[in-house]
Amino acid sequence: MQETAWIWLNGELVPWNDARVHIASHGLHYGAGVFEGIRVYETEQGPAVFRLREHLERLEASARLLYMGLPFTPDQIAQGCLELVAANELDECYLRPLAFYSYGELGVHPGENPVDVAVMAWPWGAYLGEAAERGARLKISSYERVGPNVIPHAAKATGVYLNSMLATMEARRAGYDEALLLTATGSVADGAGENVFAVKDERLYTPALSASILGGITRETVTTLARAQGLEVVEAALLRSDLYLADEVFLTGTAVEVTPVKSVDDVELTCPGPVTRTLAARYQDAVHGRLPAYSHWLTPVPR
Ligand code: PPE
Repeated sequence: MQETAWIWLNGELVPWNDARVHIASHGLHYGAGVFEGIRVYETEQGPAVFRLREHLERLEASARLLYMGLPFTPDQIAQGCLELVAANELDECYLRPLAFYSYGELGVHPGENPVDVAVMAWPWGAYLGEAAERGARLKISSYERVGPNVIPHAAKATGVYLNSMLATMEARRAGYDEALLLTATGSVADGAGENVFAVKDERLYTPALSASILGGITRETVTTLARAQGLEVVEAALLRSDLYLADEVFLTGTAVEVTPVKSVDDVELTCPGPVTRTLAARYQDAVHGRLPAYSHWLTPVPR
């Protein structure tokens, strides 16, 4: 990764290489943390953070689901994000707020261990590399998406990502770009780090929140943009075969933005299809501040 000068750690800016934790930190042993991924984009008015408030509200909700009290409010973390982007003099970057049960006692119960909060900022290009251009080749994973009674999937929790890590490693080893996970009952859930949409007869379908998905902020953004274009968006239980028979499939996520899907389990799809292409362009317009109707989604970074 590309290092930057500063990291925001518990309310202070510290040099990148000094942002360290003790090896006995609870979160390191048990995956007991919550995090966010946010992008900052260049706009005509300078750098701006896309949907900052929504991301930090989700961070707080994730923490609540881990019985974790955050020592900073979403507003304070938002201020930290803005300060950090300015201090690092970044025009475009990815922001990674992270909160975790820290050093105190070990043992699964976190006891009275403090909660540490950090934010990192660094330039992060295309999440799936060249697949962003040619379209992603997906493989249905043999790993199930964690169910609601395993770990609440509404929490963007660090430990949950062992599920995603195994799925991506399996998919990459088999020569694919990304994994798509199903629920225990065989419905399409989400990608290892993305939500999924299928287009059929000019209508968009995406799994509902009850299908063990992370409630993606990009998913919500794209749904809003699609409806404004007169497209119907339906939350539905999708089977893998619905993806094989779709006119188009695409992924959404902060990191991946809107990425077309070239194939699912080697079943080739139109890529990029016309609906995907239109929505990907609208998304780029929104994040770069070219759609006045959605300027409230952007928080300018004070210089
Ligand atoms: N599902 C999962 C499992 C997921 O990890 C993400 C984000 C999404 C859906 C889309 O959520 P949203 O970003 O709010 O639209 N994945 C993050 C990357 C994970 C990683 O570090 O790798 C992201 O896009 O930032």
